[in-house]
Parts: sequence; structure tokens; C-alpha cells
Amino acid sequence: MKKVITYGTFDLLHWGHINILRRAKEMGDYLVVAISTDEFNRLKHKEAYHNYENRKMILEAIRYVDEVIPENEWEQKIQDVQNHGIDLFVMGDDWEGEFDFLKDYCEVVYLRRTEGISTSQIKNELSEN
Ligand code: C2G
Repeated sequence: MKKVITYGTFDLLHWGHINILRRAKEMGDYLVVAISTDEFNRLKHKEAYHNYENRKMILEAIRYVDEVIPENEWEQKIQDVQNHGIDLFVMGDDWEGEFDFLKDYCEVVYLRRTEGISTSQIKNELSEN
């Protein structure tokens, strides 16, 4: 069984998120998503609209997602890959190269981001109305 992992905040879930989750799942058999806790989002200078519990519940409802774990810190990825027996790490290519250190532990693939949608775009456009 090929296990895949990806990381993110996944706030105000949109079709760009679904695209990467679907593609990540299609590259293996089991998809683990590490979702940023509210505390970690503060480290990323991000304020999510939905809190961690609700973002987790939403992700768990997605057919492509098999397991959701918390992302508490930048430094947990190697441990996550080892603890969960991960074969493939996937991220959007806005992160191209950032996680190449994981290549010693698993395959690393950066997938093209979906153009034309983002959580910040949604927030900006709604606040203009
Ligand atoms: N994404 C995408 N297309 C978009 C928007 C997002 O492919 N239009 C991808 C991002 O590249 C990322 C994933 O969806 O792989 C989640 O995006 P965010 O929730 O914005 O996650 P981010 O803040 O980039 O957190 O340790 C890594 C961080 O937790 C990543």
C-alpha cells in the first residue's frame, strides 16, 4: 500500500484544495493530510476563518482523504514520514524545493497549483463587497 502525505491549512476549502487532494490520492492508495493547528498557523502568520477542529472535520469528509493528523511545527515532517510509513510527500509547487530534505526518507513531488483561486482571494473579494 503506497502511502501519501500532504500538509496545509485548508481554510475556506475550495476547488484548488480539492484538486491537490485528488491528485495526491491518485498517486497512491492512502492519503494522510497534516492540517495546521491554530497555533501553527500563527507561526505561519495565517489566521484561519475556521478553527482546527472544524477544518479537520471538513477534511475528513473528503473522499480522497484517509487520515487527518495535526501539523504543530515545521520540524515534524521527517518524524511523520517515518511514523506513518509514508512513501510519497506531495505539496503544491508554491513550495517547490522547500522540502527536498525529505528525499532521504520518501519520494517528494510538487504539483502545479490551481490558478485562479486561493483562500486569501476569497477573503479579499468578499471584504470588497
Ligand atoms: N493549493 C493549490 N492550489 C491553490 C491553493 C492551494 O494547489 N489554488 C495547495 C497548496 O500548494 C498546498 C495545499 O493546497 O499544497 C494547501 O494550501 P494551504 O492551505 O494554503 O497550505 P499552506 O499554508 O501552503 O501550508 O508545512 C506546509 C504548510 O502547512 C503548507
